[in-house]
Amino acid sequence: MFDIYLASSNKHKALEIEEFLRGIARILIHEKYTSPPETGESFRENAIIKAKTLSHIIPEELVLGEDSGLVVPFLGGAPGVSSHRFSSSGDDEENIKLLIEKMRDAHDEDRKAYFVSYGVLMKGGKILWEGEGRVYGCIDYHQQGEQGFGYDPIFYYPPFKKTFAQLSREEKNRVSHRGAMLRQLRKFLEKQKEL
Ligand code: ITT
Repeated sequence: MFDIYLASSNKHKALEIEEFLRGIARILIHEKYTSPPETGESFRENAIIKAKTLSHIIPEELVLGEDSGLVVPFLGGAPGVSSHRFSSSGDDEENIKLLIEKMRDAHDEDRKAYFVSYGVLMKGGKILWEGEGRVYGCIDYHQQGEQGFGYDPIFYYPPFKKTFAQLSREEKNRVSHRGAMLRQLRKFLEKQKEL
């Protein structure tokens, strides 16, 4: 069993990660961690910035940085690495409203989108493992569902005929970008005796 400190201030993300890694790793939050400015131009760069920030505080511990976001090709890749702060308030509800507004003229075929999750496992400032997960779906015309967070109420997942906000945490983890990233991390951890 590994103890991994998560470089995140997002409680929903922490719950998804904790649930996925249950049995192989304990996910811990460090009280001294505060979110650094996400100045990177890619999900990878931002995941490294987060992991390094926490690794600097606790160099002897394993830390995980995760950066994620929604990519909409019709909008030139937006909101992308700026997913959290797409609207000026950065509030989930405002972000969704802005996305619906920007997709006003998008027809069914223009509504394809995907989520990306990039994870970086670090110790003492060194990367031990890194990996990316994606999930493809489309932007719904209106919000549906109450679960999850962020853009989940308008991310429609065709194989389930539901939005991500209509899935339980366990169902979402099975198919999500974060689940795909964590599946690789889990495989890596299962091969390690100690880190
Ligand atoms: P930390 O940086 O502290 O981990 P954060 O919420 O700012 O928390 P990100 O920088 O990775 O995390 O931004 C991710 C944003 O992308 C998030 O706020 C959502 O708006 C969106 N997002 C990422 N994963 C998502 C998911 O599973 N469901 C819905 N929206 C998601």
